[in-house]
Amino acid sequence: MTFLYKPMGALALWAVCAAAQAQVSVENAWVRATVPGQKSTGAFMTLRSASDARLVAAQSDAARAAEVHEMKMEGDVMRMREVQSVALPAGQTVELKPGGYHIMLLDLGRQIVEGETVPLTLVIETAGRRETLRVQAQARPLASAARPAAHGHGAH
Ligand SMILES: [Cu+2]
Repeated sequence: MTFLYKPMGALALWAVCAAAQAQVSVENAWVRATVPGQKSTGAFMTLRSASDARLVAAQSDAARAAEVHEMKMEGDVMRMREVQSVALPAGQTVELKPGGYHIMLLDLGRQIVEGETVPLTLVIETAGRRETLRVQAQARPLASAARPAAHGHGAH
């Protein structure tokens, strides 16, 4: 009598990515919720990298484009502009926050509702090598640290 063993070919091999990682940790990621029809919003978080790295780009399923922005006072007007990257020096905590660096989500495909989770992909560059990092950002109310006049995006 022969025993027929079930073929195991379908057994999934879960590939573990062993590539060198910048080991960037992300905490407190959040996105400012929007009102219907609003086309852009900001994403914020606290980043910490084990080795010198840079945040060079971001993406989100919720937006057709995302840019890394810096906001700062010019005279008495708060302005923001796109930056090439945000430095993540080894071991230091870098905050993306209202009034400073942030990820601008542009051309939103839908409203971002308070309480929902918005997936973001960060592109981190370390020693010339890029890797992506998935982040789940929580949508928080418009009122969080609001600086309403500061986020005009007419120029985009
Ligand atoms: Cu911005």
